[in-house]
Amino acid sequence: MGYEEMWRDLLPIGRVSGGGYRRFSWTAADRECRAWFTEEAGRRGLTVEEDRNGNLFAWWDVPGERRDAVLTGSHLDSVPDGGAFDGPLGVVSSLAAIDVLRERGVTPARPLGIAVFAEEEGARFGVACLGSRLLTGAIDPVRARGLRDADGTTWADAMAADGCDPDAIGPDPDLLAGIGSFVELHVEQGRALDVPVGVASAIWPHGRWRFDFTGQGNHAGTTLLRDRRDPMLPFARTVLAARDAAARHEAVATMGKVHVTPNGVNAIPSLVRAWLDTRAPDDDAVRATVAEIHAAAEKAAGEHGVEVALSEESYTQVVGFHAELRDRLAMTLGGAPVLPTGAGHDAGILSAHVPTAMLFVRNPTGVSHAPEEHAETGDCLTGVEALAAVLEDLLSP
Ligand code: HGY
Ligand code: MN
Ligand code: MN
Ligand code: MN
Repeated sequence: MGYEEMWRDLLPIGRVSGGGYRRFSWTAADRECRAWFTEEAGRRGLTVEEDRNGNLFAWWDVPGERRDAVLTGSHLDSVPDGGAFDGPLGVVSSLAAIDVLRERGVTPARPLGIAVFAEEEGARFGVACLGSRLLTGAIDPVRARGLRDADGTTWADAMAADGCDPDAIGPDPDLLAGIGSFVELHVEQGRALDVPVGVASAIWPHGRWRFDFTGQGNHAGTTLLRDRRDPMLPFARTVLAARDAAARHEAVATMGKVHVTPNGVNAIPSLVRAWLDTRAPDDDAVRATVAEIHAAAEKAAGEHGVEVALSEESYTQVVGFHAELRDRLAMTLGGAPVLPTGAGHDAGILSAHVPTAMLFVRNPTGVSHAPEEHAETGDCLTGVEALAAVLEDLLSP
């Protein structure tokens, strides 16, 4: 079952009308994705294990203990109505790269693992890279257990419903200690590549903040304008302020998720809860952008008798990938372009603990986190060959 057959089998799982994906952690679509991965890994004689945090690992072991392993892989979960490639391309390519290594008769000098990290998008429980953050101790397990989805279900409940023990979640230093390097292949998510494959230099610093605008619920027909404390108005000002502040600091800022309570046409809401995603090439630009947006929110809230509260939900410092590994990959690939990304990845979390690098595969649409996300099969196959070459180099004695 080569790359194209695997891709064909995975494609329908979790796809919704309009062509996007809703593969959210611990849902039926997630279970189908995990079953697909387990079957493909088993077909290759790999040892499949689920760690204490819900991450899957498929191992091509060598005699002796599992140490100095080369890890590849990515994630299978998606953002709401996301594209087909973000995450799955790295997982399918990892399995296909093992086929290439075996066709070449490669005998690994050290174990090779494929990871499928849980809740990379944070689409259901709000914190991105939750599985890799738990593995590395980058998030408090108590906080993680209590993260809630839109229906109020906690990460702990969702895990338990899937037969996992939420009390066991947390750092796994023994697992981490066995990993010598991590290489994640991922679809490029902007317009940055004009050749099939590139190598990542860095991940921009990025974070997620939650705004709560609290006003007074009221009747839309009988409440005069002067008597209103409508949280929608400072929220609206804040959305526009995010765009202006980001432009001033060469950053990007997005209000991408909004809960209006109550959400009725003839009732002024009492609460508007909105999340801000801000990223920039450097920390200072992110912090300055968020500070300006917060100031604008407070000013607008004050003008409308509305309270505003801001909380930082997650923040990832700039990730500069392992220079020696980065250069080794670029050299193995005959001088592939090296480029930064504004997208977060599990590789960004692992890089604080393990020499880590990323490969990007060209996305001609330049669109991601949407159904139009795309990579040509030819480029994907080039990506598999590139990953196989990099893995063969890292697996050599
Ligand atoms: O949000 C991101 O950048 C990534 O897709 N999780
Ligand atoms: Mn993504
Ligand atoms: Mn991704
Ligand atoms: Mn009424």
